Amino acid sequence: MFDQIKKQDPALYDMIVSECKRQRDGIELIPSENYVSQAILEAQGSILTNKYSEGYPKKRYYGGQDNIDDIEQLAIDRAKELFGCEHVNVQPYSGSPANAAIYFALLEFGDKVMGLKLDHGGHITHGLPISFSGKAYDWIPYLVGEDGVIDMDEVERIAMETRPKMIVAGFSAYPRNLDWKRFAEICEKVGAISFADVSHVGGLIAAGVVDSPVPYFDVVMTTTHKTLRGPRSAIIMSKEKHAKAINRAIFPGMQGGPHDHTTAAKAICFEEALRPEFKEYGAQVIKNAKVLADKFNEYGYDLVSGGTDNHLLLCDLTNKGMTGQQAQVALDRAEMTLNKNTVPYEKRSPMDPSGIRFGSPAVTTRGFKEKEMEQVGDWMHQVLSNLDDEDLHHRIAGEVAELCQDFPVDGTLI
Ligand code: DSN
Repeated sequence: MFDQIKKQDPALYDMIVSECKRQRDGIELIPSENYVSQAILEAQGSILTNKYSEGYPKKRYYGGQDNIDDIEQLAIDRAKELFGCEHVNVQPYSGSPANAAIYFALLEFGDKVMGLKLDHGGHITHGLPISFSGKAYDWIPYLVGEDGVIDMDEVERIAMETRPKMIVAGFSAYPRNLDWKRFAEICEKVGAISFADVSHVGGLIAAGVVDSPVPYFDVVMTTTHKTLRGPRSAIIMSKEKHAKAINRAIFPGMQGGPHDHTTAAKAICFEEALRPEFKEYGAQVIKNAKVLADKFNEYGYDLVSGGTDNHLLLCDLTNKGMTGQQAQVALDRAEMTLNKNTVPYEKRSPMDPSGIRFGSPAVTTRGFKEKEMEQVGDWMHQVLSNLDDEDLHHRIAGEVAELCQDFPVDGTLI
């Protein structure tokens, strides 16, 4: 693999090979990451990257679009079949630009928008003051309660009081299911546009193991590279009445030519997600996350909301006398990768927060089941209860690599 890069650019080759080994021999617990199939890797590495195709199928600016039109239409048709949406735009480069386009399509600058606060599980594009979203719109945050769960009565109260133009339902660090129907009812009641950012659970929705907001919401955005296990990208689904505004906001509003190699990889991703085995994967993702939650509860960790309904867990390490950063560094040494994370009502800084966020999508893709997840939970606890014992961390890294040998990952067989 990578024969030409090896010849042409040995320094870069070594870096890629190193990363292949890291992904192959370590346990990936960052809940927004996954392992894509060989077919998706091939599409992304294909000559489709050479083409410019501003516009939409049959309505392009440049010539030579017959094949690209077919590819984009295939991705559109498969996305519609998978999610049951009225309209889909498959061109967004990734989640943040997709969200920017949605706001640009449906809001005026300065409009009021409600979103889950970042340290309560939201996302930077849901109104963080230093992000473009926070600067361009007037955000009214809603929070989780002391129990770590969103109180929908409180969401309704805030919405009634402030009358936002849009309510964003979605998260990047919230371990519970959202009540889509209730969100949509509140939007209806206050006349707000309903927007669901399902970036994290898009794959679980496609698998049918988490409820879908598509029937209820005006707009739904998902990234395609998290639980959905496709290329690094996003799609925007909407009711037909918003189709024109969304399409115009993506091009020419926010983006230039779509990334056709990625569109092709998305078409493959949607076909893979339509297969029966994807449902099994989705169900196993949740089972595996629940095994980790049980282990962490057994060992006395403070899980935000007490557990999980989806693929992710958020753990406040304050009661264990360590920070998220310390935990991340120690677990990195043991080749178990997760991310430090703020927790609701955070008292520390975002760069050195109190918690960690981790989850099960990538390990489920490589074939881990309950037995392996119990082992992962035990290893994590051994590391976290011996934070300064570097020899132990390295010893565990060896055991981790041994287990990983039985669970190969596409694209890393160098
Ligand atoms: N960085 C992504 C995540 O890890 O959730 C969100 O953009």
